[in-house]
Amino acid sequence: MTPPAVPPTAFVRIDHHSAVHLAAATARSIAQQCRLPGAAPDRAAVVASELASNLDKHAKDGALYIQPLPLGAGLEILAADHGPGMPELHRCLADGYTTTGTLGAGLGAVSRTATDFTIRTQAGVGTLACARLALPGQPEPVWQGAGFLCLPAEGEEECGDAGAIVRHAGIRTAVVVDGLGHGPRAAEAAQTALRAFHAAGDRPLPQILDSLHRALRHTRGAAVGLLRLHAGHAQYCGIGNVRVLACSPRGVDHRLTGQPGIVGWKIPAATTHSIPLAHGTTAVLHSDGIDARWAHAPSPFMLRLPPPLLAAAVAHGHRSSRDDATVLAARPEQRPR
Ligand SMILES: [Mn+2]
Repeated sequence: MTPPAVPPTAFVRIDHHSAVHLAAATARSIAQQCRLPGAAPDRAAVVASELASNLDKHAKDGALYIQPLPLGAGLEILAADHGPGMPELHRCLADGYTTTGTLGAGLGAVSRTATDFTIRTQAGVGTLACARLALPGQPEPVWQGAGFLCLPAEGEEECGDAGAIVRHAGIRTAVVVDGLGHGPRAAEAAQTALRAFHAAGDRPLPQILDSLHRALRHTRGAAVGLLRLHAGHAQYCGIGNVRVLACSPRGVDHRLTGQPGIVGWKIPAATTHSIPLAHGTTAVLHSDGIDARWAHAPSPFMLRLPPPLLAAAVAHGHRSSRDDATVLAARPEQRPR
């Protein structure tokens, strides 16, 4: 018996006008699956339609990424493209400013409709936007300051990667799992690991890894990266090819890959690494479906992106279509003042 899997991120490439309708229908259907109440599925469809329509009219290599926020907290719609950027972004966001002459018509409507709307643009590079429709009265905004995308290999229904972020006593812990290979059996391993993570997410990282190792014994196994975000630093514990990096506005400060081994089959005694995270630094955790070269010389624009947009930029620009790909980006929570 297999419990319901966490759905991967829906990907809608905007390469034709018909994709605008597909984007709206996808957002509506995911909103309904998340049981968003009342007019929320219609609002999700409007947001997706406006963002997709912008990409269709003006952008190069645009796509929407649509997914539920975890714990039934709502829905997220990300838009990413590779140009031309929006020099008139402020006017595009202003009420009443609509023109078909520039990218950005309808963004005012998007920012009014979404609970949270974040957008960054760079001339000649591209635009990234994140619209979240949250359910009212969410007590734990675990995804604030965090972003996540999990995409199956092209042609696969199921995703052999998975990831999650949880919070215990104000400290967040994230996981990225890459089930060996791809397809249904990789997905089974990844989802098994995710359930074990949710049961053990408050323990020390080596103990979480042990729980995952035991849970994955009868699966094909997985690579796993665990990250715990403290104020000022993160702890990382990993087996196999799940990488972690620290991105500050100045550059990529740290990069680590997991110890050799396969979780579920054979793992060494776990080592926990400490990674400094100065203010404004984002920790990025990703599976090997993301080309590691993205971090060789990221642009200043990329390094300054808030975590949800950084995750989208990495996935949109650097994922392999032949492998499942997951990227999770997060900053430590701000201490209450
Ligand atoms: Mn992989």
